[in-house]
This record gives sequence, structure tokens and C-alpha cells, in this order.
Amino acid sequence: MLSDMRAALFDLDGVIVDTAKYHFRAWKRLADELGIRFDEGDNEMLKGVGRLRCMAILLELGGLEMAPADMESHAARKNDWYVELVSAMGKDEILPGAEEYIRYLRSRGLRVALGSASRNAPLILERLGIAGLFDAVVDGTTVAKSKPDPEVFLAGAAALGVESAACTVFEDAAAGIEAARRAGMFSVGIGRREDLPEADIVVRGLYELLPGEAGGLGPRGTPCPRP
Ligand code: B16
Ligand code: MG
Repeated sequence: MLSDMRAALFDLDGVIVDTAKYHFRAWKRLADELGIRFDEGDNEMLKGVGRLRCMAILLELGGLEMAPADMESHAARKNDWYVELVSAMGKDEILPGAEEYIRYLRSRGLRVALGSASRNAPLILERLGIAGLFDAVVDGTTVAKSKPDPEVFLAGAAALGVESAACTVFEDAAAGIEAARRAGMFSVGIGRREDLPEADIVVRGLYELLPGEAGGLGPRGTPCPRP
């Protein structure tokens, strides 16, 4: 239950900021170079997925095979383009209600961590000016196993010193919702119920969870429960 949570674990891309469009532009540039057809629909498969696995999915889409060292160098070039794009981001790209909701939880004494697959998470938090809002940051540089493995959220809970049952995960990717469930945590899906059937509740954005006039741990809107 949202009202029972003592710690909140936030995914980054798709929950706090929409970096998927920048990932898409960088992957698309690489796909074009390699002669692979790749569109925004294909990009959905890369959400919440670690960088090298994304590279493998891209090659599968194109029916190509590549030596591991070449995969790494192409993924590194894609990352250079991506970093160039996200380096130009500012506070105005924080998704509606995200910063306010995190500040609200902190004001209620909750502990807050980031749980992201991205190895660029520290750079992005710094660009958005919200690095100081997190008691712990667990990202692609510190965990070995990608979502849906629960490692990223278990490490977040451990860093905060809060047991899993008192943690809530906020996630936009199905793999992340599965990771939360495997970690034994309550999950809030950000997006559409049809895309996140396993989430405990689904809202369109963190703005829906801001307290109503009566205060309290949201949601102001009516979240969709699991069918
Ligand atoms: P990077 P999240 C994920 O972040 C993205 O959703 C996913 O599209 C990306 O491939 C992954 O990070 C790795 O990102 O190349 O920056 O290390 O949603 O877990 O915050
Ligand atoms: Mg995400």
C-alpha cells in the first residue's frame, strides 16, 4: 500500500525525465549507419534495458551478428551521441509533478533512492539539478544484473536501510515492475495499465500522486488497480 511506504525507489528514464527520445535519436543514428530499420515502436523494446542488451536487440532487429568487441565499440559511440544530447538538458525537462512528489515524500520523512539501469544516471540528475534529493543512487554503474532482476531495487533498499516490504517502486517499464515484484515491493506503474499489467497500481505520471486538499500520501486521481 502506498500509505504504508517508508522508502520510495524511483526509476529515472520515463518516471522522472523522458530521456527515451534521446536514446531513440542516438540508437536511430547507429541503426542508420548499420543499415538497420528502426523506428519509435522498436525503441519501446529498449526501455529499462541495459546498454549492451539494447545493442543486441538492435542487431537482432537487423538480422546481424557482430563480435562482442565490435558491439561494445558501437554501443560506446551511441553513448557518446546520447551524452551529447542529455548534456544539453535542463530542469524544464523534469516530468510533471516528479520533483514536487519526491520533495513531498521527503517532507513526510520517507527515504528516497534512485534505481536506474542507466550508467548515465549521475550526469542526468546533475543536469536536472535534483541529485541532492536522493539519499542513495543505484544505477547501471553499481549493479551487475539488469531489470527484471531485482538487484537494483534490493540494493536501493539496503542502501536506505529499509526492508523490502516497506518500499514502493515507481517504474515505467514492464521489466522494472517485474523486478519490483521479485524484490517483494509494492509497485506503482507510470504509464498505461495495458502496458504494465503486473503493477499494483498505475498512474499516468507522478503528478497524479500529489496530495489533494486533504493532504496525505495521494493519489489525488483514482489509480487503476490490478485487474
Ligand atoms: P545507459 P531506466 C534505462 O534507464 C533506459 O530506460 C534504457 O532505455 C537504457 O538503455 C538503460 O537505462 C541504459 O542506459 O545507456 O544510459 O546506461 O529506465 O532504468 O532509468
Ligand atoms: Mg524507465
